[in-house]
Amino acid sequence: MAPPVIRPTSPTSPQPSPPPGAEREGPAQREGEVGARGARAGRSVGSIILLLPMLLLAAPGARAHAFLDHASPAVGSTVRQAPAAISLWFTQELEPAFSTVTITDEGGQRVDGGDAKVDARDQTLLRASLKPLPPGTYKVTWHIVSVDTHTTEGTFTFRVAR
Ligand SMILES: [Cu+2]
Repeated sequence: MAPPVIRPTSPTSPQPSPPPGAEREGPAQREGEVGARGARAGRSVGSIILLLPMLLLAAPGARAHAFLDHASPAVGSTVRQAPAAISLWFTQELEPAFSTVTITDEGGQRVDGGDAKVDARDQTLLRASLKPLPPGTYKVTWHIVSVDTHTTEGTFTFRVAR
């Protein structure tokens, strides 16, 4: 059915010709089909082999770095009562000596108690007390080092309603 695949290279270079019987025999075509399936399977395996190093590279990063999991007050939330403290939970345990959070008001003034601390019992939890907060939007800036020594940082806001 399929014509013999002879790719033209240069007219002068002799093509390595397939064995004479290969194209004529019926069973050989079936073998060809099996061969094609085998080749497809081979390509899939090839893709997986190519993907594997990328997965191996990506996985430790995803696992190892500590990112903000959730916070109280929640990220982007509006609260009716001014919170007395802020709590941030991370996806990994933190290095207490190098992990901190600051909270500022709209004018850029610090409104946290300057006492940011990793919880002694839950080392994924970073807490700081807050001064009495009048209504407004507050910016939380965290900068942490996880136990794998990687640094991550981020900001979010929450609002105290009028
Ligand atoms: Cu990391």
